[in-house]
Amino acid sequence: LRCLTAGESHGPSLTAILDGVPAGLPLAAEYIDQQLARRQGGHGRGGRMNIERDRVAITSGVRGGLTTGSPLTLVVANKDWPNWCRVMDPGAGADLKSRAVTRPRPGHADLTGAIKYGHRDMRNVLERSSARETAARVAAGTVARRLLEELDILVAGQVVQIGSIKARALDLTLDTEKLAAAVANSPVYCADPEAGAAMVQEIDAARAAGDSLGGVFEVYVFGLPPGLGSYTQRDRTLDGRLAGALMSIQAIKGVEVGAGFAAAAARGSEIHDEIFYRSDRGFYRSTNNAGGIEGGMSNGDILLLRAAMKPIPTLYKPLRSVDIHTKQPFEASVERSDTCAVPAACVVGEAVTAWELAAVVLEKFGGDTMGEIKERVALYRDYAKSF
Ligand code: EPS
Repeated sequence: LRCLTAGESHGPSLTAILDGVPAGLPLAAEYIDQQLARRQGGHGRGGRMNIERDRVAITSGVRGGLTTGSPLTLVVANKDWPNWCRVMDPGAGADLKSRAVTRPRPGHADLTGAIKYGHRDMRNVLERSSARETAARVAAGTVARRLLEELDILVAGQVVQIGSIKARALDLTLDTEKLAAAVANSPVYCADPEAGAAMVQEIDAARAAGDSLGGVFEVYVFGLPPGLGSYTQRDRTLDGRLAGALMSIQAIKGVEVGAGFAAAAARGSEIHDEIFYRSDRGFYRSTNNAGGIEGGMSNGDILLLRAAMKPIPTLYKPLRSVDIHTKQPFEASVERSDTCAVPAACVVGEAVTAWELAAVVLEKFGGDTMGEIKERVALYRDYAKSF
C-alpha cells in the first residue's frame, strides 16, 4: 500500500494517489468528506477555515461505489485558490513579487527550507510545508479507515490536553460509539466535557493575547488481531512505523505508546501486563500499559497512541527573526492563523494511524479483493483465539 500527496496550500488543489487498495471496498466520497469536515473543525481554527469547505473528488480507482483495485486519485480543491491564482501561477507571468516572503517565522520550515532548496522567496517553502497538506492525508487515511472497518477494526481519537488543561483519563470500557459521540459533541474533540469547556476558555485567552497553543491527542484502535508488525527487522516494528507516521504530522514533537514516558519511572513489576487465559477468550491481559504493542507487534489489545503538538508558530504576537535579504532583525507578525489546531491534528493522527495499520494488515494477509482479505483475517482470528 503506497500513497503520495501533492499540492500547495494556496494552489488549485491537493491530490493523493493511493496504490495497492484492494478491489471490492465500498467507498463513497461523502464518507471521506465527513472526516475532511472534522479536520476543518475544532475550536481555535482561524480565518482560512471560513473560506474552505473541503470535499473530495474521486477521479480514479472507484466505480459504482466500489474500489476496482486500480490506483485511487483523491482531489481536494482549495477554495482560496482564486485569490492566489496570479501568485501561484506556474507560468512565466506569475506575480512573484506581491506575496514574496523574506522574513522567516521562528518554529516554521521557512528558513531551513529556503537554505536547503535555494529559495530567496520562502513562499516556495511554506506553500508545501503548510499543514494544509493534511487534508490530502486525511482523505487517503479515510480510505484505510474504511478498509479496517470492513475487518471490524475501528479507529477513534480524542484531544486530552490543550495548553495546561488536561482531560480525565479515558474509560476504555466505553464502547466506541459512545466515545465517538462524546468526542463529536465536544468543540475541542475531548470526551471529558468539563475539561473541554476549560480548553475552550484556554484557547480564547490565547487568541485574545495574540498567542497560540499546543496540546496532546490520543488515538485508539479497537479490534486489532495480534501479530501485526514484527520483531524481526527494525523497519517492520509496528510501534516504529506508527511513531514515524504520527511524527510526520506537521508540529508533532512527541509520541507515546501506552504508558509511554511514564513507564520509565515505574518498576518492571508494576508496568508489565500480566497474561491470563480463558478458554472462551484465549490469552488476555487485564491491564494495557503496553498500549497494545509488545515486541513491535500488536498483541490483540486496544492500541493506545499519544502525540504532542507544539503551539502553532504563526503568531500575532511578534517573535524576533532576521530578514534573509537585508539581514536586518525584525519582529514577525502575521495577518491570519489558527490559534490552536490540536483537534484537527487528532483527526490527522487517526488518519495516518489507519493508513499504517491498513498497510500492515495487507502485508500480513495479502489479497487483491476484500473478499479474500476478510476470509483470511477471520481464519487467523480463530487460529489466534484457539492457540
Ligand atoms: C497554515 C496556515 C493557515 C492555516 C493552514 C495551515 O493557512 P493560511 O496561511 O492560508 O491562513 O489555516 O491550515 C489549513 C489551510 C488547513 O486546511 O488546515 C500553515 O502555515 O501551516
